[in-house]
Amino acid sequence: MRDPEHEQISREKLEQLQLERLQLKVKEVYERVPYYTQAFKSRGIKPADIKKLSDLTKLPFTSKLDFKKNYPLGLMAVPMERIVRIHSSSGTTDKPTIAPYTRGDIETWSEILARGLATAGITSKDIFQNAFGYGLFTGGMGYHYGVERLGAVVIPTSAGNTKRQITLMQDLGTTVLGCTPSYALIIGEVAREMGVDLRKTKLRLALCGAEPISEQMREDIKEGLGVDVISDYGLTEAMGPGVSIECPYHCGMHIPEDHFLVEVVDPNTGEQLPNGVQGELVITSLTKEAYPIIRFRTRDITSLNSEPCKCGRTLARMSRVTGRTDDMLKVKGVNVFPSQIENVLLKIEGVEPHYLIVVDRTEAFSCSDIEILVEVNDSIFSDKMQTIEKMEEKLRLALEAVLGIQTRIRLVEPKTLTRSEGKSKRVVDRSELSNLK
Ligand code: DLL
Repeated sequence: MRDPEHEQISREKLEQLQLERLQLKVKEVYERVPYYTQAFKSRGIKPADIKKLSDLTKLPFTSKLDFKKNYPLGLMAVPMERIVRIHSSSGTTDKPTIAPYTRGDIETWSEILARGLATAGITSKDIFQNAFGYGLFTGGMGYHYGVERLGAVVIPTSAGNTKRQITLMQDLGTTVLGCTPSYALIIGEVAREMGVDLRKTKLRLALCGAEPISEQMREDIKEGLGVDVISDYGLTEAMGPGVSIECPYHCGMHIPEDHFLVEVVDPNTGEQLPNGVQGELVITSLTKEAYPIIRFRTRDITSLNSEPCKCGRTLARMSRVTGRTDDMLKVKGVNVFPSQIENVLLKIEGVEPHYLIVVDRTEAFSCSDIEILVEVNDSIFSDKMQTIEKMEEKLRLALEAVLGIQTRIRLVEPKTLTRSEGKSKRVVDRSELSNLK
């Protein structure tokens, strides 16, 4: 354990530390960030009102919309002279979230990630091929600094150029691969095409994050790469990767609660929910300098568990993110999460881990219909038309049993759907359907 003092802290001591840090942060943002001054004042809150940890609920939520309204750097709590780096979320359709860091933030982030890597069982003896994208995205540079801090070797391949990734893995003896789950699938697929058996290389672990990963997807990655898969979670607003990470027991992702105060709330009412109940994750940063966040609504759906873990760590764990409050679709009035669809599809023999949900939207979340394009393996396509029809019917029934609505299924041949080296897009509007080759 890299930092037992914090990783095995008692709940009582942790809550004391969190309260002290929260009081300081609240005072700081109140004094330095006009947005927070205003938001607190409009609720009649002063920093001195935060006397105990449960007073957190007196503070207003912050949302993505508040970041948008204060674009680019309106929520910054330090002068520009103190900033040494800026990252950004992808924001393809909307204004991105800009994330500035002080030197202190980079130090803290690197340490959080080094601690997280150690939690995952990675040591200074490892060779970490960093196939998270470098650049504005927080994944590449974030992990780069974390791996160096841990003292392991980092190979900064960034995402892309898959054949070279595989050759480097063989030649340099990569032991850990870091990338999105989508890219891990591609690497497995391309290795197979190249005739490379990754089981014969030194690769022993894949660290996958930045997008949802279902249990079945994890199995597919394990199968493709021949190694165990560790999940990690993070978001630009909170810092980037490192908000939580699994240990080798795979029973939730450990949260560095000395740096992040987390809550799970009912997405509709904003009420705090007890441990074990799924809701929206809300994060307050306790140590960030440049861009502190107060009760930031992540929109990610998860649950918390504060029981000590088998690995000996006492910090809370969050369950796999099963969806986002904003990726829920209302199809013919029924709530549908893309993750439910993935869970059904990938369990069926012959289905490849590549699918696309095409929606006919009537409003933002409401759709009159959905069609699901599903890649299946060669054997199904090389068979008779009847086999294809039977398979479509099988998928339709399996989905209907879980979703309670009828969907349209279209089987497509292997490698028809566009692959992603970063985060993959699983839901598209019919009008955007250029995704098919
Ligand atoms: O994806 C940071 C990151 C980089 C995390 C590398 C892990 C590894 P954003 O681009 O701001 O930041 O996207 C954040 O991605 O709110 C989730 O919806 C989703 N996400 C991130 N990690 C996971 C995960 C980075 N393990 C958004 N499971 C978050 C499910 C995830 N969703």
